[in-house]
Amino acid sequence: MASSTAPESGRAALLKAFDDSRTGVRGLVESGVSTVPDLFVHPDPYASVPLAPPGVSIPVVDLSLPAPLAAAAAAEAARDWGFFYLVNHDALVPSDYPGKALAAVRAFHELPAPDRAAHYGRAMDSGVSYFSNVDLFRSPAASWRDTIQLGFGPTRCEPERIPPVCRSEIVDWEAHATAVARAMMLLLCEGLGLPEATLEEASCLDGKLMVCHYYPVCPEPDRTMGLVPHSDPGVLTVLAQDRVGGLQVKHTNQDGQSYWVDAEPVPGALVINVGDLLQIMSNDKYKSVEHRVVMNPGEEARVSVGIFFNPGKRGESVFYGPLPELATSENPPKYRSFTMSEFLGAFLKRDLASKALIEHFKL
Ligand SMILES: O=C(O)CCC(=O)C(=O)O
Repeated sequence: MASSTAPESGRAALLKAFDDSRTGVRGLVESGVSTVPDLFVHPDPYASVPLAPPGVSIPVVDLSLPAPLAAAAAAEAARDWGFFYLVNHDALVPSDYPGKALAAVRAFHELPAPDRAAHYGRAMDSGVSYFSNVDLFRSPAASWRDTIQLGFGPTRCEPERIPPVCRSEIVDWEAHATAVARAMMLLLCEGLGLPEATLEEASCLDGKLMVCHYYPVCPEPDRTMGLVPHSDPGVLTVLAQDRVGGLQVKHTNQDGQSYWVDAEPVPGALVINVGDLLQIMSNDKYKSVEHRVVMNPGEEARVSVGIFFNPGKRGESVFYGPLPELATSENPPKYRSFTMSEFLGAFLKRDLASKALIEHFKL
């Protein structure tokens, strides 16, 4: 992972000053920065892995297909790519969503600076926070991104703490995205030959964290990143993105070659991806893959809204690990079991770019 070019001595003070401004990266842009400040510089951010050859694209799962075919397509995509576009989900999502939620999130991030600053803070006591870079004080280089983060489970945020300009749209989208996640969990269980409610019964729909990202226009898009390469820690992610683009997924083909594939915005499609916990529960049948957000060189800020679904049951006597049906004598468990507090504790100690979370639990 890249390291910042800001000298270490002044870096802590610069980070604090940036955070104290309470207006995020959007605030830097509003103040007229014409270069990327050192704190945000990722040396050689796009060097390591090549881009995919033309014509390579993440798979599509069509919900209008008969359920067994849709389940087979979802399972194949989750196994080979860890990511897919979901299309024809109109039985679950009204036609004006997720567009309304994306527009409302944009409206919040484009409020005048003092109105945004009133919401700024990292504490999640009320279940709602607005900040720039969740790992600002842990990562070697900050990214060009601001976020509203909302907890919807197992404890539900206080709705009155959601900024009014996007409140009803965010609450509505959480319900629609949960319907999508339920349908995906059923298909993914079916694709593993498990009873279809297995993940839901393991409370995997009950822990929910929503992130409403805003990637401002950037004066030097080649010197920073919107989001560093990472995999999602939870079970499943449902992501809505606007038409700007920038999300890329790392894919390794059958010849062992890895490249970044653009997850270009597809009208009417949601992006679904497998998280680390589902890779573990499926005993590596499904995989959680790295993805990142590159800066777009255009004149339009990008907005995306992701919801991470996790187990809601978090007691010290509740353990997660490979599902017993998938860990047999022919296919022994590849991971040990753990409680959610151990899992989340291990996640929170790392910066986002770390790939070590899944390794931590490997047998
Ligand atoms: O903004 C995006 O497209 C991706 C967001 C993401 O990967 C995340 O929040 O973990």
